Amino acid sequence: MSDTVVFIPAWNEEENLPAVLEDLGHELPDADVLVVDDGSTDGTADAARRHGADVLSLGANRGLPIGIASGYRWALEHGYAYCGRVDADGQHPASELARLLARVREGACDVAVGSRFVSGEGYEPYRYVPSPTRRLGTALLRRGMKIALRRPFADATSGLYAVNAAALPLLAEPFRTEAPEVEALLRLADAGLRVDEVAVRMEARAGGDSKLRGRKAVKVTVTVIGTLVAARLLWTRRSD
Ligand SMILES: Nc1nc2c(ncn2[C@@H]2O[C@H](COP(=O)(O)OP(=O)(O)O)[C@@H](O)[C@H]2O)c(=O)[nH]1
Ligand SMILES: [Mg+2]
Repeated sequence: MSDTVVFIPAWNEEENLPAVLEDLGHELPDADVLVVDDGSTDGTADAARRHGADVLSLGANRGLPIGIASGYRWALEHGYAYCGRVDADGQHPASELARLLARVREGACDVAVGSRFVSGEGYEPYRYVPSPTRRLGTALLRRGMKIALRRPFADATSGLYAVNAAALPLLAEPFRTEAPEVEALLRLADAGLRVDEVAVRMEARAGGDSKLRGRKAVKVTVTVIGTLVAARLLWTRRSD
């Protein structure tokens, strides 16, 4: 068994998953890989097994807030020292996850989050241009995060993560909102863990449509802002 597991939340991603698993196999050959198959009705689980990944099947589709926590819970319960997360749609290059994991391993931080929107380390600013609707959501979110976390955080919905064992219990509890990544950042900040936002390259989704579209995207933005406002109220009350 490896000391590192990389998990992939996946819902009907048979088309994209094989390339993601091959990429991980090349860049992180020693890591164990888990696909959290969330009630897929296509060949997602088969594709995962064919590529030697473990499969955690949640049965019916329970949604990303539970899918993500389940991945971290698996890492916690199996005693892994490090855990990575990439999406199943090909947006997250395994080489970038490898950089994040190296950073956590060397003890620079407890959690490294891959960011489309920060620059440095040879990564240009504005290299990733979101759609106009997403741009608005991102701008609002950035303001909210700055207030809630008391530090700037540019890419709070990134799903590209590397974490150490200290972070696992915090991330293994099911998330209550439709914005699990934002909730994760709040939990980590609250616990005083060190979270680095690291510039990375991200790709466009390889195939199929984003699961976060239309009404759902609006709902997510609203709950995210709600979560941040609630967090801020809690903090203010606590420091009174
Ligand atoms: N476990 C689980 N994974 C999901 C669900 N919805 C989306 N995903 C996965 O979460 C990742 C991000 O979803 P995606 O549609 O690409 O969202 P976007 O990148 O924000 O547009 C992908 O790996 C999806 O397969 C879900 O209901 N359950
Ligand atoms: Mg995606």
